[in-house]
Amino acid sequence: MSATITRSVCPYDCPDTCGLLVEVENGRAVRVTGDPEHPFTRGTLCPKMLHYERTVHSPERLTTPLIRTGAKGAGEFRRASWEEAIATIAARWQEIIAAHGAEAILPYSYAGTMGLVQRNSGHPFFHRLGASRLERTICSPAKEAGWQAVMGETPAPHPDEVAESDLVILWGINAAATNIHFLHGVREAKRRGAAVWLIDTYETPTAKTADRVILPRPGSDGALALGLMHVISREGLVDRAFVAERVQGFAELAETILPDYPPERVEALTGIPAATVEELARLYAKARAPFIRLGSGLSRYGNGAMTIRTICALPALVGAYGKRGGGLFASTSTGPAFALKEVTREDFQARPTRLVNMNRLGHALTELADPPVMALYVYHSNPAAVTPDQNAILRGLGRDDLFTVVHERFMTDTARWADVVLPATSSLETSDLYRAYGTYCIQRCRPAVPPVGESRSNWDTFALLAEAMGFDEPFFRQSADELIDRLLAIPTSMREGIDLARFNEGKGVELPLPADAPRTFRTPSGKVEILNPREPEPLPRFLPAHEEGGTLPLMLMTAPTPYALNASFYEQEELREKQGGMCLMVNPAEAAARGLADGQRVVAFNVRGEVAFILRVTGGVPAGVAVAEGVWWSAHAPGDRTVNALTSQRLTDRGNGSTFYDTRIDIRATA
Ligand SMILES: Nc1nc2c(c(=O)[nH]1)N[C@H]1C(S)=C(S)[C@@H](COP(=O)(O)OP(=O)(O)OC[C@H]3O[C@@H](n4cnc5c(=O)[nH]c(N)nc54)[C@H](O)[C@@H]3O)O[C@H]1N2
Ligand SMILES: Nc1nc2c(c(=O)[nH]1)N[C@H]1C(S)=C(S)[C@@H](COP(=O)(O)OP(=O)(O)OC[C@H]3O[C@@H](n4cnc5c(=O)[nH]c(N)nc54)[C@H](O)[C@@H]3O)O[C@H]1N2
Ligand code: SF4
Ligand SMILES: [Mo]
Repeated sequence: MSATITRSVCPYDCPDTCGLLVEVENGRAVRVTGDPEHPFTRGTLCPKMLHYERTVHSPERLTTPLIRTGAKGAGEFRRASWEEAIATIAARWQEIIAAHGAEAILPYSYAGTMGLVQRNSGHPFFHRLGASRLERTICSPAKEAGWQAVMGETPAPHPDEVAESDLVILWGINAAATNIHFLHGVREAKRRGAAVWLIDTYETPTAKTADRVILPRPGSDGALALGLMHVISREGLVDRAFVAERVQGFAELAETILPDYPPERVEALTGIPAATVEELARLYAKARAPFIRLGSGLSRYGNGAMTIRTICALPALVGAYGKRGGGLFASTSTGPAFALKEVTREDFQARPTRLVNMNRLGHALTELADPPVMALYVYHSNPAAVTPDQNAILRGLGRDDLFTVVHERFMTDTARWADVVLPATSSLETSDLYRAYGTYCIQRCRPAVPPVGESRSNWDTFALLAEAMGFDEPFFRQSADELIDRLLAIPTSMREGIDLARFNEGKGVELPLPADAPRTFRTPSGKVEILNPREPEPLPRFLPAHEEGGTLPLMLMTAPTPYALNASFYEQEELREKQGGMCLMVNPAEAAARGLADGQRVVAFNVRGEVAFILRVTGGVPAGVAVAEGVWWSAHAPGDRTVNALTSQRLTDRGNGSTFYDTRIDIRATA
């Protein structure tokens, strides 16, 4: 039988949101390639998605519901029908609601799929149920808070504008792993003569794209930005006209804050030589249109929001925010393209219920009272792997009186602890609507292949649960496609003027951003707000990070790998092999000081836990830093714990975000 080709969208939590071409034979995806007609994908995929068919048709896919037969966490289950599984869940929930109230039920989800309908399909159900609400702040709310403090609702420039820049700074972003299609524009800028600087904590794979790499001490970038502004101000390199007309609070910053950050002090705080601070400051100020692509890593610290805010002030001094090809790209805000409230249905709540921070799941499961969490429903997330303080979470999941349901594609670290496991479809088996956070593209997709085994989508599963719980709203009886049609029938100003014909063919299309939009500042004052009177601290300044772990000698970078996405893709053996196992990278001096050698098994430890790694000794990581790329499944780890057994539940300064990178550890040889 000949193959047919269906368009689809990469569902993962990646800024690129690629368009896919899926070749299907006999109901199976046999090949997945990048859509050459997609404006950002341009026909190429990242290494993770080159063989998406191996994920979709993996022999490890869950194909039926499962009910626990062994001890909690033992991974012993029997097969069950959907009828039995749903009836079991509904009966246990009714008991729990009668005894403790519906707030004793906690949903837990994040970004296994980014499709608007499948991702959010639990919201109406749990709102109607009156369950506790989850504060979904694991990723980068501090980054948003920092950007908003300075730039308000100003949209990001089109990512391809970077090609028109003459100085590109990749700041805290490992774009070669996490945003590869953005590098297309960076390479184009380079071809036209631009210089590219990378500011990270170790030499990531992105270092190859950069002309210069500088590695500040983790958590110290705020001081670096203040040092750059000090030099620009001191040397009279400020764009006076731009600042006078379009910036609020530069004079206050220059008078009260900048004098404290001469390059010598910045060197002491960041480890970056004073001469390099001066060199970059001059280069930045003299560039025609300097462009900063800001990652999220540096926001996952106790001082994360303030760090981002400080960096966001920098382009204002030289007028870069007013120039095409210049400014700062943090992420695109494409949310208003669709009436998302028609999916999330906050109006189904009788009253706003308690909010539980997802980063503090360990605390929620082990310490929360009034009512305690008695039931956990996990869907498209893997908290036993991705959420900080793994040991606290595992203690919680091990509670005999906790009823845990996990809706998953694979037997993940979390699913292993479930009482009931429900098999989930992959994105190729469902309909959805996508928007991006690294581009202005939107796209609709329909199933390319039938559901694998008895797997069901998030949307269809909540429909079953709604029926079992006796919810009679017609909302729960519509199909995902009906809901998508409804969303598309509601016009929004952001979608005005899209190429509807292409969109209706299932192709990725761009929201038409007015060319001057990023240069019209949507803040209360209409200016770039270096001084923001609505913030507890009206001016940016340097705040120290938490550095959880006290005096331990190494800052732990919980960084992304090019061969996985958070804890996704570990079902593909070839991708695990490309990572070379679950490694911890350190500088030769750190290894030598401890008598450790490359390739050896070591234990990383702090007050929260101990994790076995394979040691990689490399000059690409500076002294004082250790790097653990990837969020491994314990099944493929050297020991029984993975990286987040070392990270902390403490939150960021603003936005209640995670502080993954803000942890100290030490390492020793395994006994
Ligand atoms: N291949 C791959 N792609 C991914 C992901 C993945 O895991 N793998 N994850 C996806 C998700 S959910 C997200 S949110 C994005 C994240 O995409 P990125 O923003 O690129 O990734 P982050 O983990 O946020 O961190 C980026 C870089 O910040 C660096 N960093 C950490 N602390 C500091 C610091 O104090 N200063 C500086 N200058 N740099 C610092 C880290 O070393 C890392 O290289 O990527 C998405 N895409
Ligand atoms: N150490 C460390 N920890 C991290 C990070 C890090 O860089 N380092 N990154 C952090 C960040 S930025 C984020 S955003 C979080 C991400 O946290 P998560 O969103 O939990 O990330 P994933 O590992 O992608 O897990 C998603 C799960 O969803 C499942 N899934 C996929 N599609 C579907 C579906 O349609 N339905 C259902 N029911 N399941 C589905 C997948 O099989 C997968 O196991 O992790 C955070 N944790
Ligand atoms: S993970 Fe990112 S780069 Fe890779 S295919 Fe998906 S959207 Fe594109
Ligand atoms: Mo994320």
